[in-house]
Amino acid sequence: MAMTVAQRVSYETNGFLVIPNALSPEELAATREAANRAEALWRAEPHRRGIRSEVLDQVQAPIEYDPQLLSLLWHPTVFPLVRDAVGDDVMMIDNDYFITPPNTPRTHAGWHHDVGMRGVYHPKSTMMVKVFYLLSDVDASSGGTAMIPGSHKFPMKWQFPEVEEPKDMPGAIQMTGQAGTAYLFNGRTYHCAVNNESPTPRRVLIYNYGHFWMKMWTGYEPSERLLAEAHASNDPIQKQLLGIGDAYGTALS
Ligand SMILES: O=C(O)CCC(=O)C(=O)O
Repeated sequence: MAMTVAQRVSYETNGFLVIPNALSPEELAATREAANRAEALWRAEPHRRGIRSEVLDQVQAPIEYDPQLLSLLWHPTVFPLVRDAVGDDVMMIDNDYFITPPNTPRTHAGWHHDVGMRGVYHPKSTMMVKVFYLLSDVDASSGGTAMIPGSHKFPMKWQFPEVEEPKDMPGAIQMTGQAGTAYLFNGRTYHCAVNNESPTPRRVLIYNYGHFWMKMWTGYEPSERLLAEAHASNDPIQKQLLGIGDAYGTALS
């Protein structure tokens, strides 16, 4: 088990877990440089996938841009926690680099769950776990994620109130932290992005994980190049996270 008892209690109780200093100063510097290179390429070539809007710049599938951004998928401190939460049949579902522009007029993501599959009673199963790596310092005004602690255990039919202003959701707390912080959460934890009221962009890398038998989100299937590299690496974790293996029964040992 990778999670300490304290981490497990926090994760099970709240539906999320904060990992302060998940990236060392050197890793943070290298990741920021890689993210900057990816962003520059994405801005220069408008055919590249992602959202370009006044509330969000989304560099879709950053793992395709740089080995540093790819390797965060199996980060030595964070991935074992993900594996502990999802299980040995863990696989990548999607990945993004989100840049929330300064002074957004509204949120880019209202309150929602990530997992809405029919036929599975999600509150009792961990279907997806998402990891956020903060590349910029995030405080309450920076457009970060807000969550409702414990909401991953609410029954499927529970309806949260509708709020115009994300911060008005009863019971919501904000995920703040310094660059280099990571947090992960169960995909059933109710969450949103608050407006960025600050004069600086919020920068965050997002890696979403599910089970090997699930489908990756369309548009996030690894390229032939990444698949060939994973095959060549012969690394079971890299291969499995990128979806190489039999649909049923594939799991890390
Ligand atoms: O940008 C955020 O903090 C929230 C993003 C989000 O809602 C999601 O990844 O599902």
